[in-house]
Amino acid sequence: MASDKPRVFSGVQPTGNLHLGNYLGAITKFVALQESHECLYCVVDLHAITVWQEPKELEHNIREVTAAFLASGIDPKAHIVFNQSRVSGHAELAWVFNCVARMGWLNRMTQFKEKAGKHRENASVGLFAYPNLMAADILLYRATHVPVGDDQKQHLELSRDIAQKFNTDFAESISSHGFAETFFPLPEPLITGPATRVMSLRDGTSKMSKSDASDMTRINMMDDADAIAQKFRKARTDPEPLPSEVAGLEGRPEAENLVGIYAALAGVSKSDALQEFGGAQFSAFKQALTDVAVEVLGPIGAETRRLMDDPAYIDSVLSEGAKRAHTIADPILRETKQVVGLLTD
Ligand code: AQP
Repeated sequence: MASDKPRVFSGVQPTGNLHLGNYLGAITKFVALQESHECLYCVVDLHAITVWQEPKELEHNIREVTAAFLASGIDPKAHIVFNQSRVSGHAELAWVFNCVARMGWLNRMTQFKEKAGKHRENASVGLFAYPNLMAADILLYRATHVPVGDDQKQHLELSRDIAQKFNTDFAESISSHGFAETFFPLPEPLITGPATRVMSLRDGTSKMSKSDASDMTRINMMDDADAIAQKFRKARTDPEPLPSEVAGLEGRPEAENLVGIYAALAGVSKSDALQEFGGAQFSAFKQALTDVAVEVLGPIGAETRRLMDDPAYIDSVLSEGAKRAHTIADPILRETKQVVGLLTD
């Protein structure tokens, strides 16, 4: 798929409970970029196993994320959809980056601290090295743009640091092989719109997350209309009516979160949403929120379920996608090995 368009890479972990945060923070952006970019969208199964996954559930979840991609409007013929473990270059390049990145850099990663919590000594080595694999995911394709939610910003910065250090450490070898000085591009995060960090429905200060023990904290992409209505009805709010200007959301994290979700789903700005609902009680606003969420997520959930009834089709999409991903990745990996001084065919 030779193309002059800028190349995008992004991924979603098949760890179950795909939610509205994943959809608004990432998947909607994936869909929108298809016109203007050459896109690789990856089900990042190697990232998923940095924490324990039941093997049967993992298989199911890999197919479900793929189905959700397609149901949301990603075109696997025009672009590349595949699962990460099918292209071994991700793991190979990650090893090279394990040797480029510094312990101090990884020690600063807030996501590792949050996920490992008090049990740091018991966390997998993979969880600690996760950002190096993420850098490899992107740079294996020399992708220049990476649509992600706000929580991934720090990891993207690390990917840039790794690319930069590789280019500098190996500058002489890169030049002696006649490769471009910027051997790896410094990838740019694309973090835009009113819902780059969707928060828990029960606590406006913590991120909506797949791994939250309470299902009431998140709207799952597969929730039906009743579940969506119930979760928004029970979503935490404050006693004040909605303000009519964005500045009035300051210090009201739950209100800000719900307004952001509404704006993103309705395709308007937060300011437009508040022009419509400023002065309204949450009960009325929550009804509008439910309506728009059901309108957007209902058909996606139904199509995901339909696709899940045909696992052979999903597997064929992933297998075909991986073949095409290989054609981009293999020469870049070979060049990388040459630059490092590893003998290749
Ligand atoms: N709450 C969120 N708001 C906006 N974007 C989000 N993303 C995740 N949560 C939110 C974005 O979704 C993409 C895929 O995320 P991931 O599957 O790699 O997992 P994650 O970032 O670790 O997200 P989760 O769902 O919260 O999982 P757990 O509970 O395991 O931590 C990414 O682009 C991410 O930014």
